[in-house]
Amino acid sequence: MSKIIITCAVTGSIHTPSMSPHLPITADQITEQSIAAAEAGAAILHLHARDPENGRPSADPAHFMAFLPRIKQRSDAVLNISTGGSATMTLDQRLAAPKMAEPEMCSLNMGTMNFALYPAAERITDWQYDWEKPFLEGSDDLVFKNTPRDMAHVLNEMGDKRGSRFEFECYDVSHLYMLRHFMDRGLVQAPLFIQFVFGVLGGIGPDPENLTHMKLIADKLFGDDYGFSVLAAGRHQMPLITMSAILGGHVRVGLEDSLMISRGTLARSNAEQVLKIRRIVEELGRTVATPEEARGMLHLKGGDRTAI
Ligand code: KMH
Ligand code: ZN
Repeated sequence: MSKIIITCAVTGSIHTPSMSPHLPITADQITEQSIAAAEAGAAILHLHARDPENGRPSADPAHFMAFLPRIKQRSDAVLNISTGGSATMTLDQRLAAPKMAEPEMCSLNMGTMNFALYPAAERITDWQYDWEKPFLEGSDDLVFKNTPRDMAHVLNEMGDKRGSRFEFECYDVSHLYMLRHFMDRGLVQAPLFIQFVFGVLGGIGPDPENLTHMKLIADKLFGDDYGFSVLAAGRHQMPLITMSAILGGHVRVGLEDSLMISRGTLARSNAEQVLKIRRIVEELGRTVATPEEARGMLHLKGGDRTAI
């Protein structure tokens, strides 16, 4: 089996400050947690930004640039910037920072969908900031828009013009067929790095049977032209990514996807989750890829060819 790439998604736009005191918010916190996650074994850092004043998900390039160069200076990890941002942002907003930074990698979300975060609001009683409750509750009428035109635009802006390669976020089997469509149009090239996403309300559920089915269909559609990684939301994170490691896939951890380290216990940092999955996959006989090895496996352009 090939080496296993650990991605760490450090902060994201699903969780809010009231949910965990360990969620990194400021540029200092995002920088320190990213570097610790890389030192723990993450070859790729998947990054979103937040407004340091109130922790709100932010698309402001200034917020990204407050931490990206600092991480790059102190770590060799592959920097992967989200183009999904938050469903509340326009595509132009979502692309502003990736276009400026020209990273080695960025995410690409493979379909329009519901992204329902509102059940989480019921579990919170003490809200730190005014924006959090309406942000979560409003997701019962929110469309995460990723039309074929949007995807082609991201591929052109980030791939063709800037040489970034992609973490293709597939939240359902249908998204695999959409990715195949873009391959047939010659807009995406092998080797594909496909992130199977489980447990977002609006996407496929976090059942083990769904992972085998996603892999079965991806094998059929892409053959040897792809590698897969798994992320799963909340308490399903560790079990499903362990299954990915067993099946020969890669893994993604991080507080973006789950705030927990085990049932009922908050993770104190991103690095804690990286160390946990690293222990598991090494026990299973897999060897963790370095950033340089991940660059080779994914055909990345190199850290020296970004604008960070
Ligand atoms: N938080 C994941 C479920 C993106 O940033 O483009 C989805 C994600 C999307 O990471
Ligand atoms: Zn993300």
